[in-house]
Amino acid sequence: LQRDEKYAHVTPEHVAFFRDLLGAESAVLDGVGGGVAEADLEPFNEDWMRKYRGQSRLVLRPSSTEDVSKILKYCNDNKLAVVPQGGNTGLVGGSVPVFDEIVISMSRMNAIHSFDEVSGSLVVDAGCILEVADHFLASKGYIFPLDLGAKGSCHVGGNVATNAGGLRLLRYGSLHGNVLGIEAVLPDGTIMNDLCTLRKNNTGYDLKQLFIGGEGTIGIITKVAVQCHQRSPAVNVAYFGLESYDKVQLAFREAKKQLSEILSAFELMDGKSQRILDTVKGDRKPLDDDHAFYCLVETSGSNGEHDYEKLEKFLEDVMTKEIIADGVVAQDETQAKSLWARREGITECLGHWGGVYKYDLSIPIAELYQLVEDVKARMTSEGLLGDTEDHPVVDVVGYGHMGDANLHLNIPVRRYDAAVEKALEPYVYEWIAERKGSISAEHGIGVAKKAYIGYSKDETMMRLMKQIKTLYDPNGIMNPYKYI
Ligand code: FAD
Ligand code: 2HG
Ligand code: ZN
Repeated sequence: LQRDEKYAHVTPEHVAFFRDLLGAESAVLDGVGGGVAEADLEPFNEDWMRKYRGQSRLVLRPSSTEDVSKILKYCNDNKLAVVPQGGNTGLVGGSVPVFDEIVISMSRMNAIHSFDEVSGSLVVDAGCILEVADHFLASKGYIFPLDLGAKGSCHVGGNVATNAGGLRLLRYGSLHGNVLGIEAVLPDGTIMNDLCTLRKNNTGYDLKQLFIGGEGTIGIITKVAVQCHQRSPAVNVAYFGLESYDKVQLAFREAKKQLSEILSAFELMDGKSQRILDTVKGDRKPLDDDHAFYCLVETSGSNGEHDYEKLEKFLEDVMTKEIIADGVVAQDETQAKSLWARREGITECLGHWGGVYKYDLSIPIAELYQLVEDVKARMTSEGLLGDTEDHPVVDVVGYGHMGDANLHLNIPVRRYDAAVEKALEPYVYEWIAERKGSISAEHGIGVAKKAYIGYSKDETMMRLMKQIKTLYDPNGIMNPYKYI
């Protein structure tokens, strides 16, 4: 991949314009005129996995929609390429520059604007941190319809731009349904005000949907209106071990049947993911014996006693039927949190050996775990997997949002290795395409999956997407070199 010379290089004159526009010293991190050291720019140039790294010399931190509009208009007029950046927790390399694109960080636009306690509609700036929004809502008795492991750093705007799925999708559905309105700035500086706060609005094309999951390729989201829900006063969490994937499917069926309206999460973790967590974190294991699979079930309802009883009865039933081998129900909030950490902490621990190959896949549920077995067999037969230093692959791990048929296939490695890559790609994508799955369930495409989008979108779909891109961003300044 080469830098596209249609884009201008950032000059001290450009920087002077941005300084004049944004005023505050901290709003412009300038490595062009030598104002800041390279190390200060590094957090904006490098992604969360430390896998993708750009060479931007300029970071802009606007504090209003008007600022964003003036920045983009100037960049568009001067053919300066930009990368919108939220919390920089994305997992496909989409949030960092590839070459010298200007980073537009949304971190200073972090206000909570309004909340309607009757309807539950919340309006926040794009740079509001997800956990901040959720804590605010908790104080009002409400809950944000999205939760994920990176909640302490990711932005609501970044969540919307990636159409993040996360841990509550089973209960509340996707952001395509929960986002009521968006204010965004187009590359030419036009402010698109579609910040509707109502649930119903059938007045032509629903243009805001293009920004949900658009990964910053057609404009910058500046404000978001979200439909939030009543927070359940009674939340219970159970964690259990099972001996086969067939049993995991049976347990999921039973959970839906028996817990019905109070079921709020059903997450899957294989035994390897839990053993990795034990190795890296060394926390006390919730269950004594090792199992091939583990599930985390959460219920959210309005009657604590009744819900707890229902969950216990469910556990008893699936234990009697020998669907699950062992299980535990959290006795208090601290224990519930530590059980959730067995699921949310996996991603972080996987980086322990050096690198990780990540695949975020939608697969018909019956075959979901087969991919992990097949990849493991492939790695073994190619001599790539083993306990010793001369094997690049540490293990092949699977976990994910079982309730949404979303597998996270992870291959932790001691070092990135061309032979491993060759054994994985396109093999994994072909496997997915054969089963009509999706090569990206919730993380997006970014740069990581760019070459493989054809496995999930045909030529007609790609042509239509490109037409939309050209319509919104004719100069191609928004997040170039990524999926479109
Ligand atoms: P960034 O990483 O900064 O950006 C992501 C993309 O959005 C980039 O293409 C960027 O250009 C664009 N973007 C950011 N802000 C804007 C904006 N205001 N306007 C336009 N474009 C913008 N994802 C899930 O779906 N489910 C999970 O359960 C989940 N768990 C995670 C757990 C961990 C520990 C980590 C590290 C990540 C996880 N993710 C998960 C990945 C997920 O995509 C992000 O955490 C989150 O949605 C990205 O938000 P962000 O603010 O960090 O965006
Ligand atoms: C999760 O569900 C995240 O924990 C991250 O989507 C998944 O690291 C991964 O592969
Ligand atoms: Zn996930």
